[in-house]
Amino acid sequence: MQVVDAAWQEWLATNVRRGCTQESMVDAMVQAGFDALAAREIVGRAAAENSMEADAVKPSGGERAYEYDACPVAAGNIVRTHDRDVPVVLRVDRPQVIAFDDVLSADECTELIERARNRLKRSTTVNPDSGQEDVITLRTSEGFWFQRCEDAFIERLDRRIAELMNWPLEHGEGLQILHYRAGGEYRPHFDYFPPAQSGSALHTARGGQRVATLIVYLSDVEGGGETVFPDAGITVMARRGGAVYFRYMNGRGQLDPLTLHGGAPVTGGEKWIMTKWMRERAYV
Ligand code: PD2
Ligand code: ZN
Repeated sequence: MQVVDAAWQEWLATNVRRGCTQESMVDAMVQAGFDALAAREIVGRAAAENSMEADAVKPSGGERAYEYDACPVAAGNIVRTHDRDVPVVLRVDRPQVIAFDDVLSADECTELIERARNRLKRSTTVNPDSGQEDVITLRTSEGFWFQRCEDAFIERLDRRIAELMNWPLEHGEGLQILHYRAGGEYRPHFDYFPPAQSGSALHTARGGQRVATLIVYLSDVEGGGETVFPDAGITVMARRGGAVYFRYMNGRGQLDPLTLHGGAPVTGGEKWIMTKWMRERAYV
C-alpha cells in the first residue's frame, strides 16, 4: 500500500469534500508524477476515508438545498459608511458575492502592511477533527491578527467594515493581515466551520458560526493572487483598496457550499490582504 505525505493527504481530503470525481483526482495525481494504478488506489482509499467528512460539509439543512434570503449588505451603487462611500462593482446572487472598490485608501493599506510586516507568523488552518490550528501546505501565507478596535485607527476600520457588511461590530473577529510571497496560495476551502466535524465545536463556542467574509486587498499583485470561487465560476482580481464580500449562512442557519473559494497562486510580486469574518453572535 503506497502512502502519501501530509500535503497530499490534505489535498485528497479537501477534494473529496468538494465532491470532485475520483477520475479527475487520479488525472491530477498522474500529471504530478504518480503511477496511475497507485493513484487510483490512493484516491479510492481517500474517498472512503473522507466520505463521512464530505457529508459533514453539506448544508446543515440535510437534503434541502441552500435557500437564498435577503443579503444584509445595502442595495445601490454605493454603500455609505460613517467615514467613506464605497462603490459597488459587482453583485452576484447565487452565491451571494459582492465586489467593492475603495474600501480602504492607499494610505490605509500602506499603514496596515507596515504595522503587520514585522509581526507576521506562518498561517494556520483549523484541523477539522481536533479544532486545533495546524500549519499546512494548502495555505502558504503569513498572518497577523489585530485585536478588534485595539486603537483609534483599527476601530475606524472595524466600524467601517461592520457598516459595509451591515452586521454588528461586536460579531466580528479581529482584522487579520495575510501576506503571500511568490508561489503562495490558499487552496479552495470553506470559511465556515463544518457543523458535523468534531473540531468545529471549539470554534463555534465563541460567537457561533461564521456567516460572511470580507477580503480586502491591500496591494495590487503583479501576477496571479485572484480570489476564485471554482464551483460558481467567479474570479475576483486583487486590486489595492478593493474587496470581495461573500455570505454563506442564511437566516435559517443553512450553509452555502457554492462559497467554496481559494486564493490563486501568486505568480509575480507579492500579495497582501486583510480579512474580516463575521459571526452569528457577539464574538468575545
Ligand atoms: O487570499 C485570498 O485571496 C483568500 C482566499 C480565500 C483568503 C482566504 N480565503 C481566507 O483567508 O479565508
Ligand atoms: Zn477563505
